[in-house]
Amino acid sequence: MITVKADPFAFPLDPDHVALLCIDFQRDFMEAGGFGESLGNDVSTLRTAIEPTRGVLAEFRRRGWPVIHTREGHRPDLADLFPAKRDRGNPSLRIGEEGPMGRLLVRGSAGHEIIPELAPVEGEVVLDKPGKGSFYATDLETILRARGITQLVVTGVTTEVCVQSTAREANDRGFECLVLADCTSSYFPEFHESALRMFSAQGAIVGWVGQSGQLLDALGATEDGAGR
Ligand code: TIU
Repeated sequence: MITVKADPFAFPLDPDHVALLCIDFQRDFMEAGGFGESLGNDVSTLRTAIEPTRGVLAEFRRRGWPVIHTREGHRPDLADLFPAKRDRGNPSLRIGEEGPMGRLLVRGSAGHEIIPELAPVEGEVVLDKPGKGSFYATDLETILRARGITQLVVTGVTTEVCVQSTAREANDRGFECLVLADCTSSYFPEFHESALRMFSAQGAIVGWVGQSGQLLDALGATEDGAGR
């Protein structure tokens, strides 16, 4: 067990049963011309999460620990897109419409891809999901249980939308989540802060909240640096 400083108390990281979850680091949310911008957001606010996540990703890869990437998006025929999601609000472009990076939030489009800075490598799971939560209408739980994973180090965007939904879904399924604050980001700084506080309040009611530096410090301090 590796002790990682976190809120509201130390996270007991189990090297044999932990995975890194990188949620929706897609061009559609992080780059101009994508879905996030079509909703009226300044997408540059999300970029703070990239470098810290790169550091954690590199350490998981170095140790050979499992990494799972998720992508929010829909089938090209939009058969899995609820009208309630498609028709919500008044975006400049709707899901499935043609934008500068192809069809918004559609699998196979350039905008649906994970940003190059955090792109998956061979052997890492890439999980497509139609909703906000990563467990809804996916085989994520099966994948985690098949590998004996019980803990998730959580990174991704946006904090109060897909990260929050996923952390809550994971918590209800008995997975322990360490959400890395600097590896998540939101279009709304106040929502980012509030969501993180909600996770760790009431004795980690949803999960633990830490910083990438605290995790990397803890991993650097261990003797077993060569992976498992
Ligand atoms: N709009 C927003 O903040 N997020 C999403 O629509 N999806 C994710 O968070 N991935």
